[in-house]
Amino acid sequence: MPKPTLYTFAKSSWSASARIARIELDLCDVIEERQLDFLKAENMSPEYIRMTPNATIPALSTYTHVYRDTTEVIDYMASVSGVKAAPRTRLTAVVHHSSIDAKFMAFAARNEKELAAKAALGPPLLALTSRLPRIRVYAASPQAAPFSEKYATKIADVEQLLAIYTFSAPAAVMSNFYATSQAVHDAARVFLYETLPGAIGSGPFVAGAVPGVDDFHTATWVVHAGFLSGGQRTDDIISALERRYGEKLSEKLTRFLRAWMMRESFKKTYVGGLIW
Ligand SMILES: N[C@@H](CCC(=O)N[C@@H](CS)C(=O)NCC(=O)O)C(=O)O
Repeated sequence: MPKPTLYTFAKSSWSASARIARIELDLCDVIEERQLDFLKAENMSPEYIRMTPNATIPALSTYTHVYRDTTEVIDYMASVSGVKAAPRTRLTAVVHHSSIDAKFMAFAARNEKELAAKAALGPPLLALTSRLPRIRVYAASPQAAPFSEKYATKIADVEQLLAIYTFSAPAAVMSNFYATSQAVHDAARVFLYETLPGAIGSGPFVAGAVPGVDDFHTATWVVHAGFLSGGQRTDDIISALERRYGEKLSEKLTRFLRAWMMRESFKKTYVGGLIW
């Protein structure tokens, strides 16, 4: 039996959680990593959808079972690791909740000015323009037939985001997008300033002196939020978040981030830069 395979993309924020966990849980020799090219929409290939119908990364296949999202993947890793990591609490579900959806945050913009600035940045628009033609090619292949609904929904979603990013969507769609972005921004603020610091006890990690499962999920969400706030490197994250949210981060969250920045797993995962 081949080794279990972890499917990731180096620039994906949730993949970062699984990649950090793989290192922290000492599973690098036990679990292979296979990188997909997200910009080529490889997560939308019919083979990948057949394996994991969510078509998201990370996913992990043991060849007898497929773990289909970050929570399942990391729970599996913790269950097979000899390293003790405190199990997840409700916090993991909170950080994955749609109200602070990391993927939506990558595109979110609260008004015309923010949208124009984000569109000029490159990455969000590039992700849409580079992926759409690839998704269409996959959708037209005979192997895609069983998943036609999945492709139709995905293509419609990407087309709508492209219309928003080129200011050509109907006014009602634009205002709904701005309103959702504002709501996500507000919810993210609550998570950063109340929920996460409130979950950290003596620290520096949620689980205490060493990271637990909640820590693998929350650290990467904060890094992602920091990057989307204008941080360029991991050590910029704190100041970028403070600029965007207009308030100093709590002592607990600052210690949490600084403790993460010292860890080899964190350094290795973000060696290629931050992740949107
Ligand atoms: N709920 C999923 C979310 C994972 C997710 O959204 N991953 C992104 C990359 S960070 C993805 O695969 N997106 C697929 C797409 O947009 O086509 C999880 O926890 O694993």
